[in-house]
Amino acid sequence: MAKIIGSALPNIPWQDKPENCRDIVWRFDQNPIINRDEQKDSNSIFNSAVVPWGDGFIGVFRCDNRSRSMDIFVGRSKDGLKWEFEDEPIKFEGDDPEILNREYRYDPRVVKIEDRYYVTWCNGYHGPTIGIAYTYDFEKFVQCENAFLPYNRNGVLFPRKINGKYAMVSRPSDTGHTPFGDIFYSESPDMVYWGKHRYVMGIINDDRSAWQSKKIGPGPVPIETDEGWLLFYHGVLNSCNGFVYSFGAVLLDLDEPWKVKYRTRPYLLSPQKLYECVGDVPNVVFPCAALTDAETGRIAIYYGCADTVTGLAFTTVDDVLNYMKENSL
Ligand code: BMA
Repeated sequence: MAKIIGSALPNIPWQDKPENCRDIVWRFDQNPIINRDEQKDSNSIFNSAVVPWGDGFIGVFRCDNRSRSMDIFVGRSKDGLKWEFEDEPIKFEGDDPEILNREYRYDPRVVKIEDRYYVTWCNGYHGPTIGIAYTYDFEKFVQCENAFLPYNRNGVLFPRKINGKYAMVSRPSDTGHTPFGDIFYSESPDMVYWGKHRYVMGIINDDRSAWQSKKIGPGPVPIETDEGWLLFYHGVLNSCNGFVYSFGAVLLDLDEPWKVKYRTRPYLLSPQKLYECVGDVPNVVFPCAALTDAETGRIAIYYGCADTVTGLAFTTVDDVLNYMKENSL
């Protein structure tokens, strides 16, 4: 029995695995939980991040609006299923107007580290890079320095310092739709200067695991278990109809998280339901957040569907770790 290191979350959104279901990660039967038009001006709500908050949940959501401008918004929920969104995007404060200047913002992740919540996102600064901000209350947000030079996407912080340093996995990219992409690890003493970059893993460009043959990128904040960091990540196949985004999982060493212990050869979830296959960008499942209950080992994964709506899927730490061990690359 593997153990999640963390807090109990008795009110985690949950549905038991349906009988005769052969999936390791199974979908909520009322997906999508968030429709495209639930925010005042939204064209789509997807690739978003949630955390526990008081007796409910809070999150930062990617809402593209009807000008197709990409920005991030606070949302609140009692049960993690039904969400209410602010009308206006997050306004960031900070000392340097150069950093506060907004080009675009998308694909947020949220994590509590020590006394505050950090938000990371894909931040336009002469091309995509990783924006970082912190908040105590989801009302005032202070923007820090961008973590890296452009071009980079999918900056995902670990939920605690590792060997005394803040830690992040990310995916260097290009200015466009990036026909490549491996995952790297970086550390920082102060959330300003990032370095000691280490290669974590790359694509599998052959028949063993073709769902991740074009590019990969980290998804939700890594989950600490007694056996290692459990990281869900997306992988892309370049089909004759364009990119197909699925997701799998990797277990990283606790003290040296650039070392891979197990990595799923088959995907855990791929676009198969109509709301995952049809939308503004067809055939995309893109996880950006996971809630965990250390007591039961339950995991609830929030994922963007077809760059249009938001879905929820479930697994347990035992289901996923056992599967990874038996089906590892
Ligand atoms: C990636 C990002 C994601 C998006 C995906 C599929 O490059 O832009 O936001 O979900 O492509 O379009």
